[in-house]
Amino acid sequence: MVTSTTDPIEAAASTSRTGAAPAGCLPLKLGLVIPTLCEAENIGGLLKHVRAVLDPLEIHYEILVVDDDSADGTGDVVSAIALNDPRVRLIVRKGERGLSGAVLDGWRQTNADVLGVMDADLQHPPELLPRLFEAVSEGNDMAIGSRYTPGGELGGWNLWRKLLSAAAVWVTWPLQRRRARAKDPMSGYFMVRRASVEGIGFQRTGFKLLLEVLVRARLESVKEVPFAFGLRYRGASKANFQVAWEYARLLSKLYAGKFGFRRSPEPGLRAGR
Ligand SMILES: Nc1nc2c(ncn2[C@@H]2O[C@H](COP(=O)(O)OP(=O)(O)O)[C@@H](O)[C@H]2O)c(=O)[nH]1
Ligand SMILES: [Mg+2]
Repeated sequence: MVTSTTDPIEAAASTSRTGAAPAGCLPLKLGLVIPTLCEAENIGGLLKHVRAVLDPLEIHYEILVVDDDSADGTGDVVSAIALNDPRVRLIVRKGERGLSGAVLDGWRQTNADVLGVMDADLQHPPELLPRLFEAVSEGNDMAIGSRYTPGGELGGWNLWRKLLSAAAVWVTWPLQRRRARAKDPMSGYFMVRRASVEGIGFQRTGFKLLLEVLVRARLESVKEVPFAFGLRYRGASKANFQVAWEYARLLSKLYAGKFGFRRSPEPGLRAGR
């Protein structure tokens, strides 16, 4: 649940509530969510980098940092930036954890037409953002930063990690639909049209929101854009056994949904503002 926002952020929210794109801009607005859990050392640099990449596009955008009340001062770093840039908003969730839920809560707080997500630790190069946005602007329902399309790279992973990742992708193959198939359904770097996901309930726990979007959203066309997965800049990964368990739970739910009769109980995504 979204529990608090600071005044400047609320002010920013009300200015973008109209949803009107300024003259001269492309008509689609981008709402980019960056989920954070103890990313104080990374988030300042990332926000600077992201704004430097998005500004020349002259599009209407906002960046929503969804922080789970990090104890390392992540929120303070973002608040200071948001004071000077109304396109940066901080959403603090108290007493909650979960990457997918943080992304969904961020998407709920924006009226953007294109909903995006990227990690805070600089493993996702901001230079890819224009190509992802362009792919959706051109008419695709979704654009994915992909490590498995030609030109993409897994970074410094060892063989064991690469094999595990390949297996995790392989088990999604029967679930994926022909029209909306992706080689990298495990990516955490993507953009999707709001209209494709609105009203659909997604699992709030775990890291693999993209897979569920691919399987359950209203998608006619998906474009994968290759990128080289970087190394985490500072701090430690939050992936753990619980995350692997949540992936197994998601898979079983999606398999049951596709080949059985279970329906998802999660409440659907709605436009927040
Ligand atoms: N809000 C929020 N963000 C999270 C949570 N878990 C991870 N993140 C963020 O999600 C992104 C990816 O997490 P990371 O630990 O780098 O995962 P890895 O790349 O799979 O090792 C980072 O920006 C994290 O700060 C969480 O429970 N809540
Ligand atoms: Mg990471």
